[in-house]
Amino acid sequence: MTYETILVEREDAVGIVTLNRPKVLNALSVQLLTELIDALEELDRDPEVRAIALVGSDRAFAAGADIGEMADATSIDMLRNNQFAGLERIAHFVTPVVAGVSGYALGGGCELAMACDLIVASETATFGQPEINIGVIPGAGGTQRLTRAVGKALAMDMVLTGRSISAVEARDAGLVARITAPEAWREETLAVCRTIATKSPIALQIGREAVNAAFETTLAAGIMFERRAFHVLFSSDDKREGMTAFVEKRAPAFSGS
Ligand code: CO8
Repeated sequence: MTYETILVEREDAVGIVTLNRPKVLNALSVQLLTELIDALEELDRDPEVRAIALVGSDRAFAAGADIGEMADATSIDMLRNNQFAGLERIAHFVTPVVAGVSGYALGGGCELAMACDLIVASETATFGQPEINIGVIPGAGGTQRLTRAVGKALAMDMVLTGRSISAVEARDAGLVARITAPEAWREETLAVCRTIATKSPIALQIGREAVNAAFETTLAAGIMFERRAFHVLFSSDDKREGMTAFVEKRAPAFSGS
């Protein structure tokens, strides 16, 4: 597939997808979302890719779904297009996905960032669910993932008033993992990916599943899921390599088996 709205690069074991509709602040059109999910899935299938960075520009990660495209859409059009459904696949990837956010992450842009495993943000970043200003509500997980990340009070504030929050507020509330100086957000995002890429892919996959399970289960069921997942890793070559390398005081070389 040839892409017109995104750029895809590889830096060693890190795949980098850049949203690239600068004139409309990376508004998430049907075409962009189709291309994005296709590119992410292709990177996820590549065993050489151990981490994926999803980034926008300095000015905008993404300012939401493409409002021009939706202005005349009916319920049936939206139902048929279902253009944000692909976001739900990211959590089931074997490869971790890190969102690097600078500038606007609004509406579907905020929802896309939240669908990734973690968010690194420039201190210039702003996060918001402003759909209430255009007569609708978040439709791609905003009322659910945002509430789980920041709690009911702040989620209600953002969803009902349309207020955006700063990177600092987002980090303090638990939405963002790290914030950086304005010039450092992309490099820090790639640095997080490079670090992840040195770890055991099998432990990464199971670790992500266990953290995600925390949002879907009771504590007791989640603890049991974690325990069994932990036990399973003791069959992996990577467990033997990791512990042997520690004892031998050398860096491990994980194979993903
Ligand atoms: N869609 C389309 N075009 C956009 C969007 C957008 N979301 N955001 C910005 N643009 C365009 C502007 O129209 C403008 O284009 P032009 O130059 O042709 O006029 C260009 O980008 C630059 O934008 P501004 O001139 O407005 O730049 P400012 O710096 O003045 O303002 C803002 C930046 C504050 C980000 C402003 O552009 C804005 O408010 N944008 C809309 C934000 C918004 O409401 N986002 C939510 C959209 S709805 C949504 O995401 C729902 C997702 C769930 C769908 C689920 C479906 C199943």
